[in-house]
Amino acid sequence: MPAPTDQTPAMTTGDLFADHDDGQPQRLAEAAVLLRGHALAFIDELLPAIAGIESRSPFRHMITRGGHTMSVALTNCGALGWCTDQRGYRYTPADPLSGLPWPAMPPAFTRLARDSAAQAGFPGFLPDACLINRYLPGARMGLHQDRNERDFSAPIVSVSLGMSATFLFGGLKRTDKAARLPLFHGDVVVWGGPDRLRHHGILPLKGPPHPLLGAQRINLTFRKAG
Ligand SMILES: O=C(O)CCC(=O)C(=O)O
Ligand SMILES: [Mn+2]
Repeated sequence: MPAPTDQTPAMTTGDLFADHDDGQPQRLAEAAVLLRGHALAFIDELLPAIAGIESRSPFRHMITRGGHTMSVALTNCGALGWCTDQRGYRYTPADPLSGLPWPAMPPAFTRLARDSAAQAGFPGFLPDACLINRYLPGARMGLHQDRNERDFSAPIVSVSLGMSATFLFGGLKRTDKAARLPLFHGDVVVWGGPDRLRHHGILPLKGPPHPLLGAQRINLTFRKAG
């Protein structure tokens, strides 16, 4: 068995989850897996759906509780959308820019999230929120936990599209050493159960533009928030 590397925290290897790229789920931790390229089968539906969401609820740079403008631009779809301003982080049923409900979750999003979660050992996942992050070169997301959801029994399903990025996958404590994992167009990471509150983030985006999406990375983060 190969030894764990700094890209594979708490890696356990076995027949089901190998730490090489053979299309099999790659185990990152006890209940965290990387599904390489898993979103590619959905790409023809995902990109027009994102364009439709963006036309109703455009990407915008929100302000954190600490008063900083996020380098990542975001929008949402689904019954609930994640928002931040100087009052803090929360989920809202309406887009604060328009006052209208967030765009509905496209069926292909729900299928991709459900299918990815099931492959990772979380059958029956039904997200009610999809946060859509857009990174331009230089944009980043610092180490954080996803903890604004009502209960943590559902996993997080995170889809990468466009430019490659370096994902930081840390521990339950902020100070735990974070592994660095390259994520490519179509990759899906799922974490839940005992790993649901692991810290994670994205290093400043750099590198060549993506052939299909150009000089940007889009991330879809599916949650059961309400
Ligand atoms: O862009 C990513 O891959 C991570 C996004 C994320 O962690 C978040 O939006 O909470
Ligand atoms: Mn997150």
